[in-house]
Amino acid sequence: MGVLNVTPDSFSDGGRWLDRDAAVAHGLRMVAEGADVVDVGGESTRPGAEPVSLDDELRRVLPVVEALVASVRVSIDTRKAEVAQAAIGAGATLVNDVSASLAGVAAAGGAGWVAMHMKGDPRTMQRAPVYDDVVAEVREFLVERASTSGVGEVWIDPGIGFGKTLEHNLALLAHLDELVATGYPVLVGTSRKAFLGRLTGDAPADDRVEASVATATWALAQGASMVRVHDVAPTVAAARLLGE
Ligand code: PMM
Repeated sequence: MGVLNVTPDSFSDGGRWLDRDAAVAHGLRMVAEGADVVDVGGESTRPGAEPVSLDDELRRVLPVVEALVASVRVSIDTRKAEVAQAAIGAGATLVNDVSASLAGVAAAGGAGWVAMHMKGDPRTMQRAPVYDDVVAEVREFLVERASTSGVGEVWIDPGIGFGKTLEHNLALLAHLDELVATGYPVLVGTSRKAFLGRLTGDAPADDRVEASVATATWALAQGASMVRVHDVAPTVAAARLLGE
């Protein structure tokens, strides 16, 4: 799954693809590099990000979704039911839902649904999150949402970096097999995230490609069915080495 953030403020690619034509060209480039899905988002969910209005989000994502659906499976990365619905109307077939609350919209539109775990919301989620057992808590939350969703195609995602410390992220990656064992296909997004910067001497987001590919490869080797990445070409090369 290639990431296409049509936003001014995403942490690693904010502002780069705000222009429609540039966004579409980047989406097609990721398809040429081997992406099976392009994930279009119009609201940054980086820690501390401010919410975006419905009109702004629709204006950003819809033209891009419309332009890409003929070439690739498109997912819509949103927390708003109206945006998910409109994107499905424009041809998106997967709702990538970091709020894990839009199952009804996906079901009604005949789309698949990704339920991601997040503690709190993007404005507050990195303020000292606490868990008794992060792996069990995330797994139980996701299984509960997935099993009651009423959606035919459900993916679960531990939400790396969403209300999690470095230690929480590493525990979730180390025990990814416990999510895989639930039987739901697992999606994992580590790409360029802050915890990788912390592990690599405070490398800026653009310099986290190797760490992103290494963790994506780890996730696939543990049984994840899809990884959400900015750097499609090197990730596909690594995945092919695993026989994925
Ligand atoms: N991470 C981001 C945004 N959307 N969706 C899913 N399913 N999983 C993730 O880990 C995830 C996501 C934040 O990264 P970005 O700002 O680079 O898009």
